[in-house]
Order: sequence, then structure tokens, then C-alpha cells
Amino acid sequence: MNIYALSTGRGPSGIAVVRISGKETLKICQNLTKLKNIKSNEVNFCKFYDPKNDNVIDPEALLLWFPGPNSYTGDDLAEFQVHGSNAVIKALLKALSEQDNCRLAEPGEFTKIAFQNDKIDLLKAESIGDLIHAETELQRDQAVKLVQGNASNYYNDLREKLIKSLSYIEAKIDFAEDDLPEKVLKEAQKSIKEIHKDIHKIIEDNKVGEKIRDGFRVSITGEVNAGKSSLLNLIAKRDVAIVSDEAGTTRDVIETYLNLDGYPVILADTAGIRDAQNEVEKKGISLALGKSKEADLNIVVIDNSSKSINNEIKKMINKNTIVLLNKSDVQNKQNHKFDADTVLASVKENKNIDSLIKKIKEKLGKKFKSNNNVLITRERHRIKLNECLKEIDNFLKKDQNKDLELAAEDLRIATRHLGSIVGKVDVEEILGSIFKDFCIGK
Ligand SMILES: Nc1nc2c(ncn2[C@@H]2O[C@H](COP(=O)(O)OP(=O)(O)O)[C@@H](O)[C@H]2O)c(=O)[nH]1
Ligand SMILES: [Mg+2]
Repeated sequence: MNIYALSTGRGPSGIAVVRISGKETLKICQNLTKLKNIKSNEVNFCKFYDPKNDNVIDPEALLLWFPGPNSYTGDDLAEFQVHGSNAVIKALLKALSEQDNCRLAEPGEFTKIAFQNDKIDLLKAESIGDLIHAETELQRDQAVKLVQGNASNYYNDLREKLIKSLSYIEAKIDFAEDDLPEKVLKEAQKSIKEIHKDIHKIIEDNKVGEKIRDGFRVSITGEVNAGKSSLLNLIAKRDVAIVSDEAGTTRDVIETYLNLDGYPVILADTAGIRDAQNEVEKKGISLALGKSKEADLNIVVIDNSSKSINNEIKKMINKNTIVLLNKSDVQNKQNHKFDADTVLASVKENKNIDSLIKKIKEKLGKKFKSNNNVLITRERHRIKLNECLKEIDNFLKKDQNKDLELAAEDLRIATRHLGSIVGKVDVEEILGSIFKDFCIGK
């Protein structure tokens, strides 16, 4: 079966790219362009026709032809560059659908085939998705590193080390009589402990990689009427929340996803904290308190001209907070001081909000700083790493003089967990490693 799809966004646009992959790609290209001699790996100028009636679909187009296995999917593949109008795209896709053995690709199918053909590993497949969806600089940067294979190489190295240690242990089991030096087993154990430490370090990373991918959670809490909803609207550059001088307007949590100067942030506006009588408002306040607790960073907004500050709000101010003393445009005799980073600003006049954004970035950057070269970007990786650690723990707990065979099984499972992050699970490799290192067959 051959698959095709529009690879660029919906038109109209200057150019649209349609991709097709599968065994009969070349034949389909010939049917659609009437070109007899399609050159591979270079640009073919062409016209696209509807083979049913010979009508020209696009009179000036380009065709790129990549015979497998040197293509994105590893199968034969072609890319059509046509004018990006909805009508051209529609006519071309229709002509493709009428070719024999040709169907519309499923989402991600080209990349899935690339994985199945061993062109890319699982991590790379995932990171291509991340690069396509990256909205901020941090996300793009992280995805680029993954696409380039930083994490794959790291996990592959760890896994190879583990396989090597396992092969020593297997040799000890199979050839106990051949008195392998005692040192070999000791070294294997030492190396396994190091791997344990390395994985532990990656896991203890405050989830930076996942935060960059999914967004940092920042909540806006504080007094009623302090300007919380106004702040959300100003930063989001649109009216997301209702602003009113009536106290208790915001009740639900209102979340919006933003690119905050390169940082992906989910900003949440919440109900103002006060002694509310109304049941709905009370619920809103309890939601607000919950949000501020689970947030990566909390902006506590206080009206600079307010005489006293609610105790509940005072309790919210800590190292994880930025206090926004709002309404600096209003005359005020108070001199509020807080044991936290404080920014005096006016949301109404857009004064000093840039300092607030700088502070938010600074605090997130500090809190989620990681010295690891490899960041976990998905829960899937975290689960596999934890499972791998658990098996290594089981291995280390066993008495390796008595239970070496059982202990080896723990390691085998650990290797499999590590391998499944990158998408490699192969027991044969363990045998390969034994032969390589011990020349058993000689
Ligand atoms: N003078 C002044 N008024 C502001 C400022 N920010 C917000 N307000 C006003 O304060 C009132 C309450 O704002 P709102 O954003 O709804 O506050 P919230 O209850 O904390 O969400 C509205 O009338 C806003 O126009 C500011 O910086 N200066
Ligand atoms: Mg509000």
C-alpha cells in the first residue's frame, strides 16, 4: 500500500508539499506528471495532471524523488511542491486517492514507517513530533537536542554498559568451573552501581524536560480587586478573563497557554482570597488555594494602596512567590514590605510589567536548572527509568553467590526497560556481547 498526505499546513499558501511513500511511488509519480525520466535526489520541474481526464492540476511544480532506503521513511518516497491553494491541493489529493493501492496516511504514519524501517529510534520519532509542535525557544532547543540524538546516545551507552555487565554475570553462571577471575564479577557489580547512580540523577531533575515540553505552571493569586484578571489579560494580550471593580468577579480558574519570552507557561487566574459568604465564591477560593499549591511559581497580586493584607495571603508568600504590588499609579501612603521578590507595577498603565516577566523567567530558570545533559521529556521515559531502577535494586539486593541466576534475570529485565525508551529490545545482543568478550566458541 502507498500512502500520501499534505505535509504542510492548510492553504492558501505560496507552496504546499504533498508526500507519498510506498513501493509504487515512482509509477504514481509518472502517472501524475507524465515524466518519463524522473531523476532521483534532485529537483524535477514538472506539471501535475489528473490522469483521469488529462487536465492540468498545476502547470508549474516540482517533484523530488527519493528511492528507498535513502529516504525519510526508508521506503520509496516522493515530495510534490505545488501552488498552495486549497483547489490545487484538493485536486492533487483526489488524483492520488484514485491511484491503485493508494490511501491517505494516518497521523504520524510517515514517521512510524521510518521507525519500523530502523531509520530512526523511538526517541527521535517522539522528538520530531516535539519539534513540529514547538512554540517557544526553550521547546525548540530541547527538541533539537533530542532530534540530534543526545538522549538516544546516552541511553544506548547506559544500556550497552548494562549488557556488558550482564554478559560477565552470564559467563559466571555458564562457566563456573572455568574459574573466571573473581574480579570480573566485582567489576560488573561496580559498573551496575554506577549505572544506578546515573539513572537516579536523571530522574531527580525536578521534571524540567517535561515542564519545557508541557509548560510551566504559574498561578496568579491574591486579594480581590487587586488586578489579577487585568494582569492575565495584559500578559495574554487578549481579554481572557472578566475585569471588573466588583469584588469576587473571578470564581473559576481561568488558564491560558502563553509563550512568555521563550518560556512555555500555563498562566492561571484565580478567585481573590477573602472571607467569602457566597458558596460559589468559597469554592472558587478553595480552587485558587489549590492552584497556588500545585503551581511551579505563584504570583501574589496585592493592591499597593490597600491598608491591610489578609492573613491567608500573607501565608502564601514564600520563596516560590513573586509579589506584584499593583496599582503603582494610585497615590498611596502604605509601605508594604514582603519577604519575597517584589515588583511594584501598574497593570493599568503597563508599567514595570516587563520586570515582572523578567523575574518570572529568572525564577523558573533558577528553580528548574538542570546540570543533566539528558532531560526526560515524557512520562513514558520516566516510568521506564523507574522500572529499570527497581530491577537494578532487586539485583543489588540479592545474594549473588547463591542467587546469581535470579539476579541475572533482574538485570535482563532492567536492560529491556532501558532499551524500550529508545525502542530497542533484543536479547540476542547479550549473546553477542558474550562471544565478543570471552571468545567462547574458539
Ligand atoms: N488604578 C489601577 N487600577 C487597576 C490596575 N489594575 C487593575 N485595576 C482595576 O482594578 C479593578 C479590579 O481589577 P481585576 O483585574 O478585575 O481584579 P481581580 O479581582 O484581582 O481580578 C478593575 O476596575 C481594574 O480596572 C492598576 O494598575 N491601576
Ligand atoms: Mg479577577
